[in-house]
Amino acid sequence: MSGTSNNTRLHQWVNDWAEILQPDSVYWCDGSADEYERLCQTLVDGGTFTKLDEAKRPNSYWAHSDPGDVARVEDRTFICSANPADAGPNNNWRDPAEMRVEMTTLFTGAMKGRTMYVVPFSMGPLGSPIAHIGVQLSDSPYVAANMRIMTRMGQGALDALGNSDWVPCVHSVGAPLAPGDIDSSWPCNPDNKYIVHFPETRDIWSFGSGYGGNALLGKKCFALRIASVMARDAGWLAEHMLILKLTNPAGEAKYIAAAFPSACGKTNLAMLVPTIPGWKAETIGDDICWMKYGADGRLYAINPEAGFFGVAPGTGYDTNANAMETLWGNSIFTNTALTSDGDVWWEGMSDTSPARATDWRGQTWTPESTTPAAHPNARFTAPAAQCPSIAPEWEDPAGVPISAILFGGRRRTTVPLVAQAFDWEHGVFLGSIMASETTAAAAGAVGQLRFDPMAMLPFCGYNMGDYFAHWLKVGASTDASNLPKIFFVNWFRRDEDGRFLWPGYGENSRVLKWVFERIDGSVDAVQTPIGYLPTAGGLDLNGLDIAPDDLNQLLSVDSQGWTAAIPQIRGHFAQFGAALPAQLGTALDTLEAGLASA
Ligand code: TSX
Ligand code: MN
Repeated sequence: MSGTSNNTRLHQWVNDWAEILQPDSVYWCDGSADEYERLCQTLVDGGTFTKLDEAKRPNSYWAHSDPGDVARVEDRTFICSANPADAGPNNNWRDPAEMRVEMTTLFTGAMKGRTMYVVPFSMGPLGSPIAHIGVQLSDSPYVAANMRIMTRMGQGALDALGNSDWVPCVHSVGAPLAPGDIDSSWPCNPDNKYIVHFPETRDIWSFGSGYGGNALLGKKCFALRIASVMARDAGWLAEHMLILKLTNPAGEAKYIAAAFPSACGKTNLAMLVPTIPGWKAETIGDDICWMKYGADGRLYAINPEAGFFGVAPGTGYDTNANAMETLWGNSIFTNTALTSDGDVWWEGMSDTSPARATDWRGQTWTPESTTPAAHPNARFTAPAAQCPSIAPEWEDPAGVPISAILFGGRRRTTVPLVAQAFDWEHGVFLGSIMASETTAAAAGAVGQLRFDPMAMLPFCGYNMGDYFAHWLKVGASTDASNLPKIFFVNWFRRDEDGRFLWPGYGENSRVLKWVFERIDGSVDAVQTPIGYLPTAGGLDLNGLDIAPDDLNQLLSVDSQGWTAAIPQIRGHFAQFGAALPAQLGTALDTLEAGLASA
């Protein structure tokens, strides 16, 4: 089979790679349900997939990976720009020509004994002016199956491509088979992974891993690292943000995008159920947001993905009921536990754990076990269309107009529950100094600030100093009244005893309401050196039992804490050298002076 496309360059590219990779066969994915069923059967036959009980979770599968292939590998992720300065201090740089030579050696014969899947996909609704097409070559049927959920994959993408350009993505698990070899249930090359991006030619080469963002190249590699470069060059934004639709009791809707680092609950916020009467939240996307200017000068956003690749542990009916309902069927579970009755389980899914299960390593697990049943980075892959809170317009090719952008991190001290930036430039400053505190789980000092600007540190495909400049330029290219208002939020403040001061989850709707009303100009705020804060009584706290002292801590400026952070921010900025826009240094000086005179 050779794929129904008249794009001669595409056929040439596939043939050239087939010669290098030397697969036993080449298969062009059409994206049909039939084909998906065959891919899944191939994975069941090969031992990668275990089919879940059809009555409990229809058309769903469990997989567990090699223990050496469980997460993104940032130290093996490279940006190969011609000039090292274009990769910046935020990326691992390698010379593109040298990298191509090194990897061509690895790729030569890498698919022996395997099928090469040609996976055409659209990031974004088919034919949307904000969408872009990629084609991934992969020797992993697991990748092909996941790509069908996560992207618009198959013939539709080929049709949308026509004769134009695509982002070429080459992926091999790096485990060729000799005749007679018995394949592993999770083929990979754990000690020799390469996740490589060539920003100038906009292509992606990935070797050795079959997991998540390392292997599903449409997501982090394309939709963030390569797309951020495309966006820089064409005046748009490719961001690590959820998108939600918020509707007030009068039926007026606004769209909000929000950037949080990993493990801060983006998916939970995207699917939040408001606790305040009459307010409604709906989901557009949970991880990636592409924004381009519309003819009216406003930023319009699409979710470039078609599915959720979410962290399973911690997801339950109490924390994210909409995610739980999304997973009713047609889903893939990777590195969760498998229960003895043919379903899946993970820590935080329910209060009662199964009496007996197969853990993510494939070993017997009981509640007495000292290791978790699910890997902490266990994932579900599920169609976004199955989410009960998905907004009807989530696939609108025109995108949705963004009214607010939230930046947030995990901060036990200093950062208030919510603050509004004075303007776009100040908002970019607040985004550029985003940080999350290290926990006891990670090596190094606890509570140390780790900067993760705009939650893009692992995902910006170029120099982050230039990225800040790009944000400023985007803001300067329309009338200020058209720009989204920028806010900073922090659900993670604690008291001296480690108790969370804010209940979070559905109660965050109170903060979203304040954001909504600030955009409308219908609620006052207090001007402080760090931004506009809610007035006493500005936040709707009806029906919420919160101590006045807790509230005071959540909504006041900790001048001492902010002042103490200034030298760390200076150090953070210093690494970008001349690439750091002068406006950010000025904003920091203004903040310092404001704190000193407050
Ligand atoms: O996702 C989270 N959100 C956003 C929800 C829409 N999490 C989980 C983060 C890890 C993925 C949160 N954790 C949030 C939050 O708002 N807040 C917290 C901290 C917290 C944890 C437990 C409680 C309260 C706050 N429990 C009680 O108050 C009983
Ligand atoms: Mn993410």
